This record gives sequence, C-alpha cells and structure tokens, in this order.
Amino acid sequence: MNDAPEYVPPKVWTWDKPSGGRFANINRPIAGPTHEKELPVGRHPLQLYSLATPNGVKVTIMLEELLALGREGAEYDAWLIEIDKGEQFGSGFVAINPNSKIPALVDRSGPKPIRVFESGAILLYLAERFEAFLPKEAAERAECLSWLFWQMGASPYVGSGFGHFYAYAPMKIEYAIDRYAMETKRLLDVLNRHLAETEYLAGSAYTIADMAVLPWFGGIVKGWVYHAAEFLSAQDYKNVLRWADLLLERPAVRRGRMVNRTSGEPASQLRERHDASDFETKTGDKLAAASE
Ligand SMILES: N[C@@H](CCC(=O)N[C@@H](CS)C(=O)NCC(=O)O)C(=O)O
Repeated sequence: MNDAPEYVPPKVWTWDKPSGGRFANINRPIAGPTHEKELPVGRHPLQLYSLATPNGVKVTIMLEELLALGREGAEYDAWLIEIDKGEQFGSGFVAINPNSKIPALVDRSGPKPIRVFESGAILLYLAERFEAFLPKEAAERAECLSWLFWQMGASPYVGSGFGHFYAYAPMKIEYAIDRYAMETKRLLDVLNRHLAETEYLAGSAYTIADMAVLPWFGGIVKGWVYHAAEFLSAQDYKNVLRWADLLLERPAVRRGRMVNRTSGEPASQLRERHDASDFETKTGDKLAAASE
C-alpha cells in the first residue's frame, strides 16, 4: 500500500517547483539560450560538441572508424559540453542545436559551416559525406536505416523512461519502473531475435546502425548503462552480448568511447580530443601524472 496522497493534476500545469531527481537543475519547460557563450573552434574540418553519453559516443565511434579507414577529412576536434553545468544552453551551442542536447557537429570543410544535430542525423551525414558504413545496395541500406531509426525511436523509452525512473528519479515508483523495464526488455528481445539471424544489424556488414545501437543496448547488457544488467537479466540476451563483444573488440569503438568522457577510470577518459596522439598523452591518468 502506498500512503502518499494521490496527485491530482491541476487544470493547467505550471513550472513552480523543481521536479527533483538527478537532472532537476537543468530541466526546464522552455527552449532557447540561458546565457551568452561562444563555442570554441579548433583546427580540424569537423568540430564536435559533445559528452560521452550513449548519444554522444555514437558519433565519436563513427569519427574514429572513419579515421581508421583512412578518411583524413574526418579529422575532428571534440569539445566537451558538460550538460549538468547547463553548457548546452549557451548561445553558441543553441545556435548549432536549437534543441540544446549533445551531440552537435559543425562541418567547416566547405565555404559555409554546416551544422548537424541529432545523433542519427550526424551519423547519416557523415556516412554519406565519406561514403562509408552505409550500404549502397537497396535492401541492405533499407535494413541499416531501419535499425538506425529504430534506435532513435526506441532509446527514449530506455533513457527517459527506464533509466530515469530506475536510476535518477527522486523516488522509486513501482508502476513507472515496471512499465519501462517491460518495454526495455521487449526491445532487447527484438534485438536478440534479430541478432540470432545476422552478424551485424544490417547483415554481414558493420554499419552506422551498429554504432547507434551499441552504446544504448550494448551498454545495458554490458552493465555500463544504469548498472541494470542484473535487474534486466542481461544474460538472457545472448545474441546481443555476442554482438556487443564483437564490436567492443574494434579499436575505433574503444577509442570512440573514451572521447569526452568525464567519469570512470582516469585512463579511459579523454575529456577533449584535438589530435590522434591525445589518446596516448592526454587521458586522465596521463594528465594527473604530468601535473605531479
Ligand atoms: N535524440 C537526441 C537526444 C540527445 C540527448 O538526449 N542528449 C542528452 C545527453 S544523452 C542531453 O544533451 N541532455 C541535456 C539536456 O537534456 O538538457 C540525439 O540522439 O542526439
């Protein structure tokens, strides 16, 4: 029995108190900038403004994969946007993403800078621009785009639904956790059944669909997203685990996961990336040793 008084919604909702929970300080019901702040610009053609959340990591994995493939035009500066400090609401960031969410990319290789926001759009933009990781053949391309957009539609149930109520909400609400755990498990089962039939999501080739899905659903089964692997019985999703392990062997995936990371093992954190050599010299452990 829950003895808390039942919440009766008023006729009109108003923003009169903080909502509580992990991100209460940055949640607000209006868009637009909260302060003036220009974005820094580095020397490379691509400027990424991000953080190593599952949505951010998709793009850094793609950029590292493109560089590993020898696409020199994919050299990039990765600037850190600390969302818990509200940096996504600075005027410069809002100008490149009116939705105030990481990741956002600016391609400065042409006569006019091109902004791209939404991680799925960024992956597609890069795949088309560099002709990589997006199949050309119609059926495989359709499969790749289907799984890419599946991820974009599915992850809010995992993040804003399951993750929010399981890990971040100020109180544990059984109804909400049940509702979103059920949906997250259903999504994992969709993936697990598909990966019983195919090596990668779009078939025999590794594509942007794998890069998009790995940080969320690979993260759930490997336990680094919301530490919920046991709660969701991750061991049952054997094909998802097989596929996640296959991707995690890729050096570019490992590097991509380090960029703009601000937590975890210091050796796994490269807060900003401005050169390929930064992975050797600028990780958290190296910076700490250098300052001793
Ligand atoms: N659909 C967007 C979602 C991006 C998103 O939710 N980003 C989060 C971090 S994972 C964020 O920037 N949150 C800041 C905020 O909500 O103020 C995408 O895939 O790019």
